[in-house]
Amino acid sequence: MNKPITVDYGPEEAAMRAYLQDGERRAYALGNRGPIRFTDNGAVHPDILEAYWRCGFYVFEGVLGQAELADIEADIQDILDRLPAEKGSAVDAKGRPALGSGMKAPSLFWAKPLSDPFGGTALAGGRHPVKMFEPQAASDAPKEVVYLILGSLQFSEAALRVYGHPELLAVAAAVNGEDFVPFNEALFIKEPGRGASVAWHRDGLTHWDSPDWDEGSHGFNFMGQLYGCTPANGVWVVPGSHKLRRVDIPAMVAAAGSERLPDAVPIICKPGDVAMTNRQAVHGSFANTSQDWRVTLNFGFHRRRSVLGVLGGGLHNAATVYDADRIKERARVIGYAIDSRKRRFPAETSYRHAPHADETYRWDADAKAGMRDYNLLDLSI
Ligand SMILES: O=C(O)CCC(=O)C(=O)O
Repeated sequence: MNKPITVDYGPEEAAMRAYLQDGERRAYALGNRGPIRFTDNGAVHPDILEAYWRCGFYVFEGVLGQAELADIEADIQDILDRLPAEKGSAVDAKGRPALGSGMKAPSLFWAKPLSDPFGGTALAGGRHPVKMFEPQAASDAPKEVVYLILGSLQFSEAALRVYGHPELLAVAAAVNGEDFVPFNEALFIKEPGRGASVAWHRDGLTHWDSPDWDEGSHGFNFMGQLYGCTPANGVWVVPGSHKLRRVDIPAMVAAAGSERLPDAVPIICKPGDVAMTNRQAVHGSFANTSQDWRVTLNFGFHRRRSVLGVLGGGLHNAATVYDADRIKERARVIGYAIDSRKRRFPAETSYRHAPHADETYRWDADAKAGMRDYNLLDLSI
C-alpha cells in the first residue's frame, strides 16, 4: 500500500527529523518491549507488568502471525474500498452504499490531509489543548480523508478475532482484573502524506477527582499494528505521565518551545506487534509525512469497578449511569470475539472470560446482525 510521496514538515523538517531519531533511541532504552510471556503458573510475567506500570505503555512483539495479518489486510482493503466517495456521500467510489451510511452510532471521522482536527478546539471535552504543526499536503490530495473509524468490530471480523486473542485478553485480566470490561474499539488510519495528527492529550473523563483515583483508573488501549509503526507515523507517549493526576499540556509545549515534547518517546512496532497504552498517559501522534501507512486496531478495556455505577463521560455516546445490565450487554462482544476466533484458529486454546463462565456466546448470523451500531453501548469513562 506504499507509494512515493513528496511532502515533509516544511520549515520544521530538520528539527522534526532530529526529534524522531532521538525519540527512537530513547524508546529502545526503556525496556518495555518483547513477546507476551507467562510464568510457569500461567500468569502474565511480572516483568511485563512492572515495565507497563513504570512506563505507561508496553510493546508486545510478534502477537499476530502472517495468516491473521493477511485476514486483517483483506478486511482493511474492503473497508477502504467501501468508504464514502467523499465526506457526506452516501455511496462509495463504485456507487455502492457507503460504509457507515445510515448508521446511528458515530463511525467515520474525516480530516483535511495532514491537519490536526482536534488540537486547540473544544472537541472531545477540550482535552487536546494545543494544535500540532500542520504540514502542507500535496496539491492533488483529496479535500478530506477518513482517519478514524469507531465501532470497528462491526466492519471487520478479522478485527473482532484480534479482540478475542487469548494472550491479549490474559494481559487485560492481569492489568484490569479477571472481571475486566470493554471500553471501545477503533481503527486509526494514517495514510502516507495524508494522515492527520492527534494532538497531545490524555484520555479519561470521569475519575480524575475520585478519592480512589490511581494510575489505572481509566484503563488502557491495545494498539495492534497491521503494517507496524515508526517514529514518524506512530503514537508518542510521555513515559510515567499516567501516574500524574494533573498535567498541564500547554505548559509542557510552551516549555519545549514546540510540540516536540522532549520526554516523549515513540511506540515503534513491526507488523503484528500490539502495543498497550495507559489512557492516562500523555500521548499523541504527528501528521504522517512519511512514506508508510499506519493502520492501528485500537481496542480498550477497563476495570469493572471504574465503570459500574459510574455516570459515563458522554463522549462516545449518551451519558448514563452504567449498571450491570449495560456492562453485560456491551461485554457480549468479548464472547462473540472468542467464539469467532475459535472458528478461525481451532488449534489455539481459547480465553475463558470469568464473567462469562455461565454464558454461551455463538458467533452466528444473529450475532453479526446484532453488531450494527453496537458502539452506542461503549463504556466511556
Ligand atoms: O493512533 C493514534 O494516532 C492516536 C491514538 C489515541 O489517541 C488513543 O488511542 O487514545
